[in-house]
Amino acid sequence: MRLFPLFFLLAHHDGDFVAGYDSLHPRSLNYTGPYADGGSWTSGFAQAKALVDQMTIEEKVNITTGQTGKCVGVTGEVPRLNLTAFCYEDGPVGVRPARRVSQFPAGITTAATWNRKLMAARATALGQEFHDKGVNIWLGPVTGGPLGRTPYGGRNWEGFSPDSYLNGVASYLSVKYAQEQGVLACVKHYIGYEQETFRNVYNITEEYSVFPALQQLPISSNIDDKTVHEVYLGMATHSCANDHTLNQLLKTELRFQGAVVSDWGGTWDTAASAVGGLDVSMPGSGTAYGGLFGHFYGDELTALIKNGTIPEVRLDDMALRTLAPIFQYQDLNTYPQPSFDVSDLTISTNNVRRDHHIIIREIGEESLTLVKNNRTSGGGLPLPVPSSMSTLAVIGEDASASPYGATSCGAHGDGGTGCLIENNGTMTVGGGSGWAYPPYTIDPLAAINAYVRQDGPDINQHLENWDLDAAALQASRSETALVFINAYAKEGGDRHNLTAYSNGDALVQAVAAVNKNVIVVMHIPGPVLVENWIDHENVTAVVIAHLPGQESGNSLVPVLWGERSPSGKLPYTIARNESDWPPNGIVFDPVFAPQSNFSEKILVDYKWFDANNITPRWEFGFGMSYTTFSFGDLSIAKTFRADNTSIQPTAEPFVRLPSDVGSSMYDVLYTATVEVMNTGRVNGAEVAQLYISFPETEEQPPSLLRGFDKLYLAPGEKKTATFELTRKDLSVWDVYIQRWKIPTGKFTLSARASSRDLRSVVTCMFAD
Ligand SMILES: *[C@@H]1O[C@H](CO)[C@@H](O)[C@H](O)[C@H]1NC(C)=O
Ligand SMILES: *[C@@H]1O[C@H](CO)[C@@H](O)[C@H](O)[C@H]1NC(C)=O
Ligand SMILES: *[C@@H]1O[C@H](CO)[C@@H](O)[C@H](O)[C@H]1NC(C)=O
Ligand SMILES: *[C@@H]1O[C@H](CO)[C@@H](O)[C@H](O)[C@H]1NC(C)=O
Ligand SMILES: *[C@@H]1O[C@H](CO)[C@@H](O)[C@H](O)[C@H]1NC(C)=O
Ligand SMILES: *[C@@H]1O[C@H](CO)[C@@H](O)[C@H](O)[C@H]1NC(C)=O
Ligand SMILES: *[C@@H]1O[C@H](CO)[C@@H](O)[C@H](O)[C@H]1NC(C)=O
Ligand SMILES: *[C@@H]1O[C@H](CO)[C@@H](O)[C@H](O)[C@H]1NC(C)=O
Ligand SMILES: *[C@@H]1O[C@H](CO)[C@@H](O)[C@H](O)[C@H]1NC(C)=O
Ligand SMILES: *[C@@H]1O[C@H](CO)[C@@H](O)[C@H](O)[C@H]1NC(C)=O
Ligand SMILES: *[C@@H]1O[C@H](CO)[C@@H](O)[C@H](O)[C@H]1NC(C)=O
Ligand SMILES: CC(=O)N[C@H]1CO[C@H](CO)[C@@H](O)[C@@H]1O
Repeated sequence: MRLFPLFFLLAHHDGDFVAGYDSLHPRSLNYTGPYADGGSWTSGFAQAKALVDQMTIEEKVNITTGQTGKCVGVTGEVPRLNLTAFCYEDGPVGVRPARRVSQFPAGITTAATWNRKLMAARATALGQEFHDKGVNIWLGPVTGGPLGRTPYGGRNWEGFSPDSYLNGVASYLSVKYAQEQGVLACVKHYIGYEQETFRNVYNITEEYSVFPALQQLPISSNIDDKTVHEVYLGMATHSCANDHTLNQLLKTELRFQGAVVSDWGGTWDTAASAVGGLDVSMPGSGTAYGGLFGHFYGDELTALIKNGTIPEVRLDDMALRTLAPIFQYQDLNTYPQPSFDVSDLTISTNNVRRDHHIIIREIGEESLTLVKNNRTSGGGLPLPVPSSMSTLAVIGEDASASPYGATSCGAHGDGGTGCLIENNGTMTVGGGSGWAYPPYTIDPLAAINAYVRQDGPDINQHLENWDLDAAALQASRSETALVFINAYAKEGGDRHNLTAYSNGDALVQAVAAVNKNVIVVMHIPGPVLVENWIDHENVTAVVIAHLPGQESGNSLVPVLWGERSPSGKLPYTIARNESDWPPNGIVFDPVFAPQSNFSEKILVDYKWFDANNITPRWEFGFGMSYTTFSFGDLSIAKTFRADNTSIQPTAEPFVRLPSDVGSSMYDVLYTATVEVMNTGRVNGAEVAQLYISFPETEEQPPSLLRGFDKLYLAPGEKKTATFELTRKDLSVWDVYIQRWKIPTGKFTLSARASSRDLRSVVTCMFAD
């Protein structure tokens, strides 16, 4: 897990620890946190210091306070010192709301590739688009707030995976590669932001509200210390005035040198936030968003500094944390100014898409996760060459593009009542601030039509989900039927159930009643229950296509017809019943101070299923190929390599063993390897996964992911999967001594093809 190269961090206002609302009514205005020293950003910090030294209080306050402008968030400028405003812009799948940009695959889709190169390439492309649009701070990636502790979370799809390791790798690569393009990443949301319901307090009424605005506290996430360290910290919400999470965990333990930015609506109190560790308040001033989010920082912060309530050194710290990373990564003389205006989509703006459609298509393809394939009666996937097929049914509204244009449903893609784009076409990403306008959408039907046009099958389409007789009629006249179903999720509300949307289950069943070769494709934001039809004899194959972005159909076709083998693996668990997931997922209690106890503790996702012996429908890490793979023996060797990948060193305390060398939690201590061979007849890729089981004395799940390596293999070819294990990978958080430690005793390491498909095992001791 390598978690902290981030420069900016978005804090949401619900992450309280072991309850308690000190954030609303601070007990003390004494600042207990550290002051930034820039860490490894020496030049950026020096430049920032030189400028901040010349600034007046008003000027320093200006750059820590949001104002109205062309971007989703804009800080004030300092004309006297030639400092222009900084542009903060959504979101995780593209520049939003702006046009002439790409719509990238969702985080969850990217994680399903288990391909580090694609994770990095997506971040590079996103970084280029944000840079070229003149955005200084990218409000992305979503790195663990939410992490996805409950499958109902409305925003889980924006992030990568509920597994901290897979999430950590994807988050690290996303921040690193986006920042190489100059734009600063603002990872979000810090910390414990795992439900949408009751997320806001400040003057906002949402679909779930039970009290008028300003009359209910937002949800409190109550998480124990071990779980915070081992699962959530480093992922990084409303904790905008939380001394423990911001000043202690983030700024002291992780030595975070960047600025903590409030989520829009996350600030409730200027003084409490200033001492609590918040560096930039968004949207800041009262004029932005019509005052909906209140008026924080700005003049009030100036007054608090002037009358001595908040020490000026803390204001300096806010300004330094804002400016140091900007100077380190951006040359403000050449950095582009915003070329768009969020308040007017029709203005002329530059096209920044380059050839990013290539990487978008590739991620879509490599994320395709084949979870059922029954070839017994000659059906299933891949489909026969088009020339040998006579008829193919393409069924479901999710197979084709929305009849309405991309802008018809507003800047969040959800358009409110009466305009649900998700009910009107193929699902490419979810809604909310994590959405982005697609420049075009290659829907599945368009790509299929193009593929078969020369000598392929006649296409019998039915593109809505409610007239089941009409759908069945098309299916009954076809050799094979592709049924496209989906589910929707968005910011501002959680999922109410895990069933397919828009009559999806009934559609599959109606088609399967009349066609012997039904292949189901699902565009989904997370788990969907499939028990109503998964064992149906006529459902021969199921492909999870996640949320693929603008190139949806182009990603799918090569895999449907076997030009490429599917190689995605599930980045989360799909259960057979809602009750199989941990209880207390989303708290809906209509009370003044709703509490969410994270009572499953570290047993998130597959760890819960493993620990409680619950058989899922499809486990974390599962996905099939058109070929087969065998694994050799797993071996492990001591191989010290000092950490050379961290962008900023952390100060995480750990127990040093007598023979221990190195000084970072991220030093590589061991390397495990396993040979993987393609034993089938076609090219394919296997994601070899390394799981670790801690000594039995530790309170840990049966096994945890600690490495993965995706290998591309021709038939008969062998390659070695390599897994580097850092000190952190082998450590647990000891709550008594408040340190990480490598436990004594016997560890079991295993190479697996999924979290439950064990292929090769070794045991070893790490601590002396
Ligand atoms: C702030 O700290 C000072 C000295 O450390 C102490 O005397 C004072 O009581 C503290 N103020 C509050 C409000 O806790
Ligand atoms: C603060 O920013 C605003 C708008 O960006 C600007 O008009 C104003 O002059 C700035 N104030 C100071 C003190 O620089
Ligand atoms: C601001 O820019 C102007 C024009 O480029 C220049 O003359 C002036 O020296 C600059 N001021 C500072 C403080 O950099
Ligand atoms: C709440 O928001 C409305 C605008 O939607 C604004 O008129 C009102 O003043 C706000 N109330 C508070 C207490 O901020
Ligand atoms: C300082 O200013 C703030 C903001 O105007 C005000 O609420 C507070 O009462 C003042 N405190 C003192 C000690 O004057
Ligand atoms: C595959 O389909 C055949 C019928 O074609 C059925 O008998 C068999 O049980 C199925 N196998 C699985 C694993 O679903
Ligand atoms: C599931 O939730 C969606 C969205 O709230 C709703 O439209 C649908 O009717 C629900 N389905 C079931 C089976 O309750
Ligand atoms: C499977 O499809 C065949 C052919 O249309 C149909 O006769 C049969 O009843 C279907 N099976 C089920 C269980 O619906
Ligand atoms: C799901 O679990 C609930 C509660 O245990 C049970 O009542 C229900 O029958 C289960 N549903 C299925 C499809 O197994
Ligand atoms: C959450 O935990 C607290 C402290 O253990 C307990 O008092 C409370 O009842 C729990 N709330 C829920 C909803 O489980
Ligand atoms: C870290 O060191 C290893 C071994 O010396 C080297 O192969 C690798 O490229 C280095 N990585 C970086 C990011 O410098
Ligand atoms: C053509 C079509 O399917 N239109 C639907 C778009 O979504 C709205 C809201 O769900 C439906 O009412 C329309 O029927």
